Amino acid sequence: VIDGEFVAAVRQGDAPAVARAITRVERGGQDARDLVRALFASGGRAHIVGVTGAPGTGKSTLVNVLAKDLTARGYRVAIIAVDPSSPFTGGALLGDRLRMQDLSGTGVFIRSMASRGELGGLAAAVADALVVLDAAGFDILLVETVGAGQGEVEIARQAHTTVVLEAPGMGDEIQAIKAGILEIADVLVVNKADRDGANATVAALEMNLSLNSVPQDWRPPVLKTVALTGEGVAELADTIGAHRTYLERNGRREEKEAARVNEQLRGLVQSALLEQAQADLAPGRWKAVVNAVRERKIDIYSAAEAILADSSGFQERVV
Ligand SMILES: Nc1nc2c(ncn2[C@@H]2O[C@H](COP(=O)(O)OP(=O)(O)OP(=O)(O)O)[C@@H](O)[C@H]2O)c(=O)[nH]1
Ligand SMILES: [Mg+2]
Repeated sequence: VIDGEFVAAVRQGDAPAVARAITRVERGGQDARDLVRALFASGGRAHIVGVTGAPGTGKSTLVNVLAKDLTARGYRVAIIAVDPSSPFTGGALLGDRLRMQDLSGTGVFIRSMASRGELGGLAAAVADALVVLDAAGFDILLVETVGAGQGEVEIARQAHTTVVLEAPGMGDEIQAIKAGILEIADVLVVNKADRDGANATVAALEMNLSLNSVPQDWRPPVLKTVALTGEGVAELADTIGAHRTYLERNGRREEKEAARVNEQLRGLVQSALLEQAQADLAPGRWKAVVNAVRERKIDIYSAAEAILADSSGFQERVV
């Protein structure tokens, strides 16, 4: 049951209500779905900016100063810091909280979200949290993720503008290339530009851009920042604005959103069908099929066909 007063408070951007709403979508389940349903129509205006990069590149520090810059420009800003490995990084989260304290009084809404189970669940929770913040009237949503793997890429894909961070002197190789996140970058930032090797890192990124085919109408700019002092942050904010304009003028925003909806819808339908298929099976059947494959009595494709046949009421038994 959805409390109309609560939904209204979220829509008005009431911070405690927004925080409670995110807790609710984080928990998932029917409550989360009902809330998203109630809020969904009120959204669609926020610009979502993903900030991703290897651990320690300065994402939180940069997001902080970027939020300040954008707030000074009159935007209402919300931050989601995604920490996929929360049980082991309590320190990092605490660090984020401390850093983010200096945003108090600025009206910037900050929330850390951690994964309780698989990353796919986290991506869905983040998607729902973005719906909440969008409906709450925030203009710009900054999402910090550690760019370390496929799950994080999935989260980053939800952004309109993806900023990928590098820092000099983190090994010869560019971290983002390893993680495969360079391909999703709309803007590249070499943070910690106060350190030696920043220009070499810029050159390496530029080289990589030339080698890879990038969309001809938007070549990801490579910027330098010093998040600690705020140097280069205004240029980053300008560039994000330019990318937003580019997306809107070329129909790319719609394309990106359609791709995102497509992906989410596929994921939801897939898991619903799987759940349905499993629910339709006789007790113990799934396990029996798994064991039959393990014992090499049947192959994996025949196993899948057997499960599908059972769940669609087609009683041909392969096993
Ligand atoms: N020298 C220098 N240090 C920086 C800069 N930006 C951030 N740092 C420092 O780098 C360290 C890591 O910064 P964070 O902002 O926590 O980095 P992060 O990418 O959010 O880290 P995780 O969330 O743990 O992946 C901190 O000690 C920062 O003070 C910078 O521009 N120059
Ligand atoms: Mg961080």
